[in-house]
Amino acid sequence: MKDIFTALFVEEMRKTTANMYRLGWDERNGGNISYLLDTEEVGEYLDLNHVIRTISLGFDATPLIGKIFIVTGTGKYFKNVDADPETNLGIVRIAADGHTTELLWGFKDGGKFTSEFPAHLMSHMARLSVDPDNRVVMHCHPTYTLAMNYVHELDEKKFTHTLWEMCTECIVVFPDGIGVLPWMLCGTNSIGEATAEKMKEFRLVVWGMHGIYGAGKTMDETFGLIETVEKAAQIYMLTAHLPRINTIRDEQMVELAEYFGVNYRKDFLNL
Ligand code: 2HA
Ligand code: ZN
Repeated sequence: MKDIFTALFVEEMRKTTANMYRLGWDERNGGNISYLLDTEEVGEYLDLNHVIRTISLGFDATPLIGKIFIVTGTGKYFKNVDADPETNLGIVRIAADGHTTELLWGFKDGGKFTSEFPAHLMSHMARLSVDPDNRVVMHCHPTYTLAMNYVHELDEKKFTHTLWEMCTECIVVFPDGIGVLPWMLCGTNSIGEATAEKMKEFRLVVWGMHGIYGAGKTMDETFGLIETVEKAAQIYMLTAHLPRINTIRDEQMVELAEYFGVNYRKDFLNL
């Protein structure tokens, strides 16, 4: 059996949480990540027949039975993951009843997965239904994206369009746009269901006055989506109170999308 601390997926979780913390996106216990792992790969590091304990899920995740995730812990700080991954992270398998998880590693202090795990698993199910290669769901509180929530209309088309105008590469990076939910109580199955519904259409979902969800095939892709939104939101917040002299026009966005061959939300442009 190989040493779990040398597993690439553990290293990716350590590095990503540390990066996100340093970018100021995950204060205190803010944010959470879940990463769908390859069962065979996990089997190289852990005895898959050894269940440390079971943890109840509180909703039906039947489509994910047998799937294994590495996930951040509830109440845990991104700041601390790198130094102590075994306490701050856990590897769980969705049990045969679809309502329970089996802990295979981690949450060493008796902890459990993030309170947003329902939103994550529902989002995984939604993304997998449109993209079988989706593996990562990431939530955080990026500063400028959040600031923009207070001064910009929370309308999907308008919010996406404003961000597309802020950096040339935006329409190429997230041509599918950004879904937006109004403020809702977090940690609940209802916000999970609403997020998952949006995730059928978008890889990015803003939670009004709270933060953002991203989903992707890899850790880099997912991180890069949120990073690009945050950069654009920063440009917006640095310029929103100043007279606008120049902008990226809709015809130029079309030119970009066509040149880079991305399928963009045509209804999000004003042509
Ligand atoms: O897990 O960010 O939305 C902490 C949060 C809740
Ligand atoms: Zn949050």
